[in-house]
Amino acid sequence: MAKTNEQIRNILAQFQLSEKVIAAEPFGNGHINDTLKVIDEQGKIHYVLQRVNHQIFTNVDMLQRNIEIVTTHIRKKLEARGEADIDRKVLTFLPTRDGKNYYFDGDSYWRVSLFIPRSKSYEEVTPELSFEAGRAFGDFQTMLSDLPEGTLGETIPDFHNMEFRLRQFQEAVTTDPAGRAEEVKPLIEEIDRRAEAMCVQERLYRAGKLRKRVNHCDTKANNILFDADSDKVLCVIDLDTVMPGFVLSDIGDFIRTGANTGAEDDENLDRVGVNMEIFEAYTKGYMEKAKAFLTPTEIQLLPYGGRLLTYMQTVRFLTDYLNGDTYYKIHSPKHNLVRTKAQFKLLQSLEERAEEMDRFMEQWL
Ligand code: ADP
Ligand code: GN1
Ligand code: MG
Repeated sequence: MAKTNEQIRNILAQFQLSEKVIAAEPFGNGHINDTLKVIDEQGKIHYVLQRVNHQIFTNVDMLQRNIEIVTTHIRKKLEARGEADIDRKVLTFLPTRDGKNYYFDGDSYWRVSLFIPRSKSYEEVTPELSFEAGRAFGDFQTMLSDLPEGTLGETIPDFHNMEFRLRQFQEAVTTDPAGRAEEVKPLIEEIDRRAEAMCVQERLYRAGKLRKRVNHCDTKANNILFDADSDKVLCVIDLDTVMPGFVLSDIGDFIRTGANTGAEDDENLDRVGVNMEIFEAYTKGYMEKAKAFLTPTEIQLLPYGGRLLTYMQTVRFLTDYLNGDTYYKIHSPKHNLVRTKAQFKLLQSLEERAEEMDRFMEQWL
């Protein structure tokens, strides 16, 4: 439901803001929450206002508690390292007038963070930016690796559990609520054919050979803020899905987004493929920070992570298409199908380069 400027001003008035702001405009292109930049009379941005999608994040209290724990923990680490400019290196969320970390207006949940000035995010990245991004996500995981187990809740239970995602998919195929299963039969077969091979992490975990760690779980290229002048990473953003899970999530989603030569929803499948230079640059940056805590099993699995997260996204988009588009925001009637096809094409390209990627990992084994 769109809000008028007056309604937005009423929402903002609930927060402890120090700047006089007058309006909010759409920001970024997330698929789940609504993100707005909050401006003053001169058009200068001061804050970021977000409406949390509480159909998807059903426990907003837990979500906001997680984010507070994560940002406080990272801030302490940066202080201990003697870093300068810390307010641009970690997100700062503002309290409401009654001291809470979100506001519920009887209909939606809202939160406000400080806009990080002179920053930018990229939809498309170069190898140089990817190397920086790899270091940033590796460092992010490192900084959070000493949070005691059980500190963070699972904001979406089984979020990156492939077996769970396949069960949701099978249910959508069987119940076929939107009557679309016949149309996508060949894609369903392609997914089924790979199902067992894509649940390696869950099996290793049950066998006691893989542990859970705190991951970001949404390492899309556009979830990093770079300094607008130097192109050095400032900070990792979009913290809703930071939670315990399997380590491949944080390499996988960057390969899926950053190393794709096309768009996530490209209609022209000839454009979709894998950029090996970006895979290598991200992996190098990531390994520079993460090799200290990764086990040989995890290191060996990293290229599989790119395939896994691309497969998972194919399954999730197709599940949503079969369910009649109830989860992701769509911008055209067949958007989820277009996304599915583009992700599946990327998966095929990643499969073709799998051996080459495995060989690249040998330098760390
Ligand atoms: P979502 O992807 O869920 O909509 P994000 O938190 O990723 O939400 O924000 C969307 C975009 O807004 C980001 O890609 C980034 O460009 C910009 N952005 C978000 N938070 C900030 C911030 N605190 N400072 C500057 N830019 C931001
Ligand atoms: C969603 O909101 P956004 O665009 O950052 C989704 C991710 C998917 C991504 C696909 C909570 O992220 O898991 O990978 O879309 N977030 C949630 O682009 O489901
Ligand atoms: Mg985002």
